[in-house]
Amino acid sequence: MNQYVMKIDKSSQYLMAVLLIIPMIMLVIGVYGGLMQTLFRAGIVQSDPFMGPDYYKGLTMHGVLNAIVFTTFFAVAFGNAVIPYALKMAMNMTWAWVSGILMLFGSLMAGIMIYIGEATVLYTFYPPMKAHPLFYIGLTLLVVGSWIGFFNWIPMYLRWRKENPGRKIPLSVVGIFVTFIVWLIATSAVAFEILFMLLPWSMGLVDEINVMLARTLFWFFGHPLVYFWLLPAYVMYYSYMSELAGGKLYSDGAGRLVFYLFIIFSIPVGTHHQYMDPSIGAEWKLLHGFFTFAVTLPSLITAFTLAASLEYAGRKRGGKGLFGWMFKLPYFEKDRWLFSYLITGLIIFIFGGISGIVNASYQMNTAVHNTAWVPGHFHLTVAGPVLLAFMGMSLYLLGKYLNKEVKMKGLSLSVPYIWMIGVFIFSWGMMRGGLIGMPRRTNTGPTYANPDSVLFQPEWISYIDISVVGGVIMTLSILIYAVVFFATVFSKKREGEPELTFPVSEAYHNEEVSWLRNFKPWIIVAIILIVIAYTPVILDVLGSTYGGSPRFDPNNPIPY
Ligand code: HAS
Repeated sequence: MNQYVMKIDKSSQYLMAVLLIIPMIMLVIGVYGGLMQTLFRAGIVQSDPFMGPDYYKGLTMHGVLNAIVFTTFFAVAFGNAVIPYALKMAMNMTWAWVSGILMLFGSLMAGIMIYIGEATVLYTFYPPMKAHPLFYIGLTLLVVGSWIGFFNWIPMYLRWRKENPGRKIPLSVVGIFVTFIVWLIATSAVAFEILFMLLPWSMGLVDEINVMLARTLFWFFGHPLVYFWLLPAYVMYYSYMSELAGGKLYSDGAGRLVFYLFIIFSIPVGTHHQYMDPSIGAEWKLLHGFFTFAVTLPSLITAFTLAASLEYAGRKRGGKGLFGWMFKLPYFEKDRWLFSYLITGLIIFIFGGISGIVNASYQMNTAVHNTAWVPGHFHLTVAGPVLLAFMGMSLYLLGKYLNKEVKMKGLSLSVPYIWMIGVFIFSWGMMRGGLIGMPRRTNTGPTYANPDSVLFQPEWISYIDISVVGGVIMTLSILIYAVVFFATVFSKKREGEPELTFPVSEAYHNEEVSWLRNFKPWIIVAIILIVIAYTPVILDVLGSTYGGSPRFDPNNPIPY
């Protein structure tokens, strides 16, 4: 299939270099923090050589850099590439730079605060753990920068609709817009939490904070945050994977439906993170539970649509019988190396999704909440399909925007498979340990394998050790990736001007579906569901909390 070729100008080239390279450095630092976590938990190290002995400091760095900074930068960078490409239109570079600079500045501010020990509050920054005001301001700038990135694409979209009446919006544009619509609604709650609660409290303007209200606002944001991570990966699965596999996307309409369903179901579900919290009525937790099962629906549709697309590709490549097509996919083909990053993520997500459904079930959640099961689950999601798709696409875009050939393609092909093995071992150790009560992110002083700790259980040790093995393999994979990435950055330029192409998939079923043409009705339904799901929750929280808690420091657990 002939793909559209977009010329890349100098300004976009420099901007994308910043947006792709700096977060990659942050990712590597964050992954180092992850390795240190596993070694620390197992008692192999007592103190991180760079971050010191504070367990929460290293864990905050790991969570914030990997889950918030790297992902947000990537989502904006990916949008900056997809939107002009798919709409065949130039982007306003001034606003694109403003967005990038704000994100960079904010991330550095938050990162420095963590590094100097002024923000050991983990990536959920729950009060009554308190950070320096600059940490909260840094995160705010990161979010505002990402909003500006999104606002910059809206006039392009409106112009395209005006110039192309009756034409379907490209599927990748629907996906990116849904990602940022969800992000905009979700971040409004955390913006309120930061501006009106955390900042005044950390600046000393007020002495106490309503912990339950802050947690509830955080989770209003926190669950859709996971779909903000997942949706760019879905854009790649729906728009590019089938072409890379040598086939067609089974149904364009299914892809659109999936994205729109995420607008309505991503947000009214946050209380499933608070099933064990007081102050919220059981009936509202049940309601959020129902919506949580509803939000699995778009992923279940995705599983079947993508499986059908891959089957089509496998059969076209000569696969026979019920499962023969699976063995014909281009798992190890150097010229389709990006496929390996996408397929491994999908395989991991089968288990990430199943463990999410376990979490969503109230009774089972009582067994796994706040145990190591939960990081086991989220490494199979955010560190599975999300991370692998983001790493693959970062490398792809780097080659295009810097006008360089991706180096060491063979080595690059090994990265997702090594990562997949590592993350399966790691998550298995964490999840099995979690099922016998091994806690998550708890400083059992100094390690999880410490017989002197009051929390220590000898049965945990083998599972801690298994997670160390997984963690080391994952780190190895990232190191190989970093070598490939930076070898590409420092390699010689290709001849000619830089150009962007994407392997856009054709659809097997490409029928027009009139009710899948517009964002507006889905946004209206989303707002109605949010009001229904959250009004009683907020009222419960406000009615049953007296409103104030003083600061708590986990390293010095005497309230002051
Ligand atoms: Fe989750 C906790 C429920 C998805 C991330 N989740 C977390 C936390 C994170 C996270 C970070 O209900 C911890 C937060 C914290 O710090 O406390 N999660 C779910 C549910 C889903 C789900 C129901 N989570 C995600 C995704 C994440 C993510 C996606 C990141 C990107 N999660 C929970 C709950 C908790 C939770 C509770 C709270 C736990 C607690 O108590 O603290 C669903 O969206 C999952 C639906 C997914 C599927 C899978 C579909 C499978 C596909 C693959 C198909 C494969 C193919 C390949 C086609 C139904 C699409 C074929 C292969 C060939 C070889 C051909």
